[in-house]
Amino acid sequence: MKKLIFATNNKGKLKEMQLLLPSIEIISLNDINWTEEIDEPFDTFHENALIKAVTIFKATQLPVLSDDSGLCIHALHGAPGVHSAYYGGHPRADQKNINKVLEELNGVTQREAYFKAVLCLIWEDQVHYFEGVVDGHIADNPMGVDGFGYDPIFIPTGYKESFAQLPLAIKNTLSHRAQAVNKLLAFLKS
Ligand code: ITT
Repeated sequence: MKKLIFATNNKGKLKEMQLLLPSIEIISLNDINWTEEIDEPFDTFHENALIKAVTIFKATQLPVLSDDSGLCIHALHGAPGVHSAYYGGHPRADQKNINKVLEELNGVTQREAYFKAVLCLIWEDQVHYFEGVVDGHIADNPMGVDGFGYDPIFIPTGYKESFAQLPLAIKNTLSHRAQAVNKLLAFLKS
């Protein structure tokens, strides 16, 4: 596979995916002049990933990859989960999402969490899913300015720094998205 449309409006995901898949030309929604938001009404990462990929596949008939992902916090029974993007309300803002999580975890010592990503690939009229998870915990305060989303408050297991403090080259060896992409690459090689 030489070219792949990555069906995301999230610039952070796009940047990571371009670095994770250097051998494939990643075409963004911007590149195909797609400006509409795609509704994600479902309760599972798989269903939301599928609707994003199918919507773009129907419009282009080209190979499409989508990513539905989120932060799952054990003490919050898996929230924000599939609602990660709009957890702090509309219009969406990373800072509002982070503030809401920190408020809900105020005084909570059990701060274990994980990021999950489900990639959906539509290729040669078949649908394939690839999942990745990274464990960690939620920091007491935001740390670092890089990355996107909840990166400033997520500390991956084995590290003291948040994803927003670690270089992207490190995040891209550990992250939920990186692990899912590794499975995608193994599939493409097989
Ligand atoms: P698209 O649907 O257009 O791909 P989105 O941002 O709306 O973009 P999701 O619905 O999958 O994507 O929401 C995922 C949210 O989870 C995202 O907005 C972040 O808040 C959070 N998230 C996912 N991966 C993350 C990561 O690597 N670092 C920080 N936050 C992440």
